[in-house]
Order: sequence, then C-alpha cells, then structure tokens
Amino acid sequence: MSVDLDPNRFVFLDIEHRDDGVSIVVLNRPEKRNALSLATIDELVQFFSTAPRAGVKAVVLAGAGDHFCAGLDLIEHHDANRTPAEFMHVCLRWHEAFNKMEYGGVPIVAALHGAVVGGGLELASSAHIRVMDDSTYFALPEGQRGLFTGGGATIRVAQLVGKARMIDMMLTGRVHQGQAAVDLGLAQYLETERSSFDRAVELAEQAARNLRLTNFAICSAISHVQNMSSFDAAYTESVVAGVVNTQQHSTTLNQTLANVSLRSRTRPLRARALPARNEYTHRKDRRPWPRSLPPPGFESRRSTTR
Ligand code: 1HE
Repeated sequence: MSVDLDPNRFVFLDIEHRDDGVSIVVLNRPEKRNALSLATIDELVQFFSTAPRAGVKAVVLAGAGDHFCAGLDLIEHHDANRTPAEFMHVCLRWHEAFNKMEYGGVPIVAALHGAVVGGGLELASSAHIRVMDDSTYFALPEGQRGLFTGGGATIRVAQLVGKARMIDMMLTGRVHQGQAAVDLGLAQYLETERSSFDRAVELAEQAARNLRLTNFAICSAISHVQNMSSFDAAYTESVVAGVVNTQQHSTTLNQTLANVSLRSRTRPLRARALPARNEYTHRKDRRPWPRSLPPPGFESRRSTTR
C-alpha cells in the first residue's frame, strides 16, 4: 500500500486488508452495540479519507456482535453535556466521515444484521451497496428519544425511501425489515440462506475486479451528479465519461470484445484478414475495428443486401 492504513493504528475499527484489494472494516464495540462514539467517527474519517489513495479496491463494512450499529453513543452524548455549537461540530465530523464514504470513489458494501438504527442507518446509507439478512431491521428512533437526525439521514435516508416514509419512521418509530425493506430501497440484497457478511464479501470481490478508475467514477460521480442541475449533470457526465471511457485498459478490453464480435459477424475470408488480438492497441489506433475493414454495422448491412 502506498499510504499507511496500518490496522494497528485503529482501536474501534477492526481492519483486515486482503491480497485481492478488499478491506474488511468491522465496527468493534459489540458490548455497546457498536454505538458511534466520537473516537469511532474519527477512525472512520481516517480510514475512508485514506483508502482511495491506499490501494483499497473495495470495502466490506460490518459490525461485530449481534447488531450492525445502534447509532449515536447516547451515553457519551449524555455525559459530554454538549452545547449546541459543540454538537453541531460533532455532526459535522459525522458528515466528514460519511461524505468520504459516499464520494470517496472506493466501493463500500455494508453487511447489515440486527439493529441498523438512528446513526447506524445514516452510516449504512453512506455505503454504495447494502446487504441485509433475516435479523436486520431499520429504524430512526430519534423522534421517540427527543432527538433529531444529525448524520445525513435527511439527505440519504430520504433519498432511499422518500420524504414521507422517513417522516413516518421518525414520528412513529416504524421499523422496516425483510423483503419490505428491500422494496423500500433500504437494502439492495436480502440474504435468507447465509449471512449478509458472506454475500457482502462476494459483492465486494466482484466490484474489486472492475477497473479502479471506473469504480471511482461509479462511487463518486453518480453522487455528485445527483446534486447538480440536469444541465451541469450532463456536462459532468460527459467529462467523466471522457476520462473513464478512454483509459487504456478500458479500450483494450473493448477492443478484445469488438474483435470477438466482429469475427463472429464477418465472413471467413474477411475474418482471416483480421489482425491478431491486441495488435492494434496503440493509442492512435483506438477504433474498435481494423482500419482495413468497414465498421461492423456497415459490413453486416452490405452482406444482407447481396
Ligand atoms: C448503547 C447504545 C447507544 C446500546 N449508545 N450505548 N440509538 C438508539 O436509540 C438505539 C439505542 N439502543 C437500543 O435500542 C438497543 O441497545 C439495541 C436495540 C440496539 C440493542 O438491544 P440489546 O438488548 O441487544 O442491548 P441493550 O441491553 O439495550 O444494550 C447493551 C449495551 O449497549 C448497554 O450498555 P451496558 O453498559 O448497560 O451493558 C447499552 O447502554 C449499550 N448501548 N445502544 C450508547 N446508542 C448524529 S445524530 C444521530 C442520532 C442517533 O443516532 S439517535 C439513535 C440512538
């Protein structure tokens, strides 16, 4: 790794860096149901602001013990007796961590089980993929506790389930679980046969095999674009596509596909004239078909009129 993400530097996160570039990050305060203390948030900021530069290709985010996360550390909050300004700064730190997650460009798959409540749901909704199992349930108990969300639920949870459902969750303490939670958009996957963790690892491995710059765009640009006018969004999408879709590995990959497709569509005589795979990968030859042949569509149109 080019930048230091030594697992030994973390106390409240249990971290394992695997050889395939997948890092497993586990909230590690099971005795407190992984409640988010300020020190835990600091470690999340540290990890997720460094991961994009540290060669991490994908992250599985999970919780130790029976629950993913019980949200804000209410004991710490009570004991700290914070002023409004102090708690505002706590919330800003939460946003720093969660924005690093959502916009950082490294795919994050959350493996959810047990309670995913309050700030725990805010944390989960900052991941790119959420996997739940039979034990998982989602709630925003803030309303019942005389509190308000402060870690981005008004943005991310409202985006996932819609404003009206979020208001319902906060006013009534409504709990969502099972397939209904997937249908609402709180998770993309529901595992009934095995743990959400196993599935999350599988999904992270799959994502880690994509080109890194492509993943960066998927896990950063899409979120940024959502914040823009359609006009600026279209411009930004074009710029991102300009960079991502012309990266060398991507063109090589597509040339290979195009060669296979072209071979299957051209008559044997023409196919024999094709150069060997990867023969024309030089930058100036980035057309997905050889210069000596017409484009694939043109070729097939000609042959049908004969
Ligand atoms: C905690 C916390 C916590 C548990 N802060 N210590 N979040 C909530 O309103 C959820 C509060 N927690 C619960 O509803 C339950 O603990 C659970 C449903 C998550 C789990 O129940 P259970 O029976 O497994 O555990 P428990 O017996 O309730 O708690 C076990 C221990 O965890 C206990 O500590 P102990 O020292 O007495 O053993 C609890 O005090 C501790 N614990 N949850 C601190 N949240 C930026 S704004 C965000 C606003 C919010 O997130 S508000 C939502 C807060």
